[in-house]
Amino acid sequence: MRLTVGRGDLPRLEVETPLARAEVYLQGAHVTGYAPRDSAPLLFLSRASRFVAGAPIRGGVPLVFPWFGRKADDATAPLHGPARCLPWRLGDATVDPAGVVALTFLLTDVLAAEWPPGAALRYRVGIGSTLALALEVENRGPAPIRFEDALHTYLAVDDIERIRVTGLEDASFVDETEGFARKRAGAEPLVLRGETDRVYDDTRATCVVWDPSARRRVEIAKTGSEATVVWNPGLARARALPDLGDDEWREFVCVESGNVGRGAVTVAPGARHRLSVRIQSEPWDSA
Ligand code: TA6
Repeated sequence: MRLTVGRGDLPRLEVETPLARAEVYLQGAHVTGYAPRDSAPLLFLSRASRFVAGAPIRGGVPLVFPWFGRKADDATAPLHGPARCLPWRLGDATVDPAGVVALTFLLTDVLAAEWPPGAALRYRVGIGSTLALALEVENRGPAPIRFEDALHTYLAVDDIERIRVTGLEDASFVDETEGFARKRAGAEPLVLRGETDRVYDDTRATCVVWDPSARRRVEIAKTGSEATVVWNPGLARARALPDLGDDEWREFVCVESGNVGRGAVTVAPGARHRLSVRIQSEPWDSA
């Protein structure tokens, strides 16, 4: 593991082991790259992403906390909360006997007005033949805290229009592209056609992204999460995003695990909440 000066002069950890390679920026404890050995990258990172202190990175795994999307009572607050843009501390770095590198990042004593008082964050990134992520929120304050959280994973795909996502069949969701209408998914796998922005707010299911042209399937398994968000901006919205190349929308799907909307989490003083996600890929041939 090496601490290096990354893009935009931001500090970055680079990990390369017999099992995998990965990179993590301390800003936002943001995993920007992960690939198991002999595999193409599992995470998408935009070629147009900004790497600027205090600005979001487009791709990888942005950490969403303490609110998802727009803050309910303040339209000017940063989208998805400030945790993804704050500098985190590296608390610990270990290698287990199987060769899995575990990095622990800490974000504590944040005094911003919009921060849940006493919320201390601990984020464990396990880099092995799978990518294991766990965000723990401890309430060190005197009163209960309430928040939303998510691991906004950008998964690399070969062609968004050819993939299928399974795991969300028959689930209820809020469709942000149609005025937040509540709908129910059909029995068939999800096919993304154009802009897609769905909050499935009552599901603990494992999802699988089936990618025929990449000849692999990517599994996203989670615990401590009641919601899964599926997002792709499609052509028109992508063109309006300055930190995303015009055709890059084809190259990713966000399948995000978290607790949002009516699933927001309340944590009592002295208690913790843990959200974890494991991402792994396997060769798969559609033929
Ligand atoms: O998770 C889906 C979403 O909330 C979309 O509505 C879209 O805005 C996306 O996240 C990306 O948000 P960002 O603030 O990173 O541009």
